[in-house]
Amino acid sequence: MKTLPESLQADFGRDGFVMLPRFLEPSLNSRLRASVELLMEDVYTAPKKWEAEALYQSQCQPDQLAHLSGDQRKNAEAMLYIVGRLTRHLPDVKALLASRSVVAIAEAVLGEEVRLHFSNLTLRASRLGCGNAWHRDYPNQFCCGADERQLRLIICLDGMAEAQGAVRVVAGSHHWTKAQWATFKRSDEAKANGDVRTLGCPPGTVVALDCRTAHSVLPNISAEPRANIIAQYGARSNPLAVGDYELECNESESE
Ligand SMILES: O=C(O)CCC(=O)C(=O)O
Repeated sequence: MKTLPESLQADFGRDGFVMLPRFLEPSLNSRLRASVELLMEDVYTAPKKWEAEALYQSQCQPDQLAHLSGDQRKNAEAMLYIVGRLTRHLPDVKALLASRSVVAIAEAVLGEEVRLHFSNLTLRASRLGCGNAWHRDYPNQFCCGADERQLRLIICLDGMAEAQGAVRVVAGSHHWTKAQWATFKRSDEAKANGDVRTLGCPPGTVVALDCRTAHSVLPNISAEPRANIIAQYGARSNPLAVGDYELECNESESE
């Protein structure tokens, strides 16, 4: 894995996100992609076994599939969307998310030791992958620290082309007040005030995202699927107020 750029903290502080293109070596990226593929096959083959972890696009908000019509939407609803608690199912993902190189990204931006809150696999199926409206990850009702000192790492195993369901961010929006965020959400996107960036990137890229950065996801209208590993880390001195740690403390120690 690559070393971190010296400008990481300054860039993250200014923009509320940082992209680390090809952070994962191609061989590691391919191994992880193959593990994820096997996991997906198992979920589709034995859905009962995965009931507690798997979320399908049928469980999305209606607006997430609004770009599709009739039969296409029906097909899209059957697609796997999220598989939760990934570190419990894939040892290579657990090793990755506890590795010094990856933990160092979270520590560099949060300025202290961190703990892994949760991980998941987020999928956008080829041609049928749903989008996401603009949102912020803090606060959230699923897994959230007492304060905002947490971030998400988005590990882009397939990369993200714009048509492949790329994440978009508003640079600098982590500094917005609640009122600025409310105004942005209310406004028609075309007229909204903000420096919107589409995070197109090659496979193996890691995106670090401040939990207050406004972001959305485009639907996947391309012929390529895309799989991201999402991991939320929080400062060790910011205990979870909502939800449970995915790993016990001694399990989540980095090597
Ligand atoms: O599709 C993705 O990878 C990003 C998902 C997302 O917006 C989130 O986890 O908050």
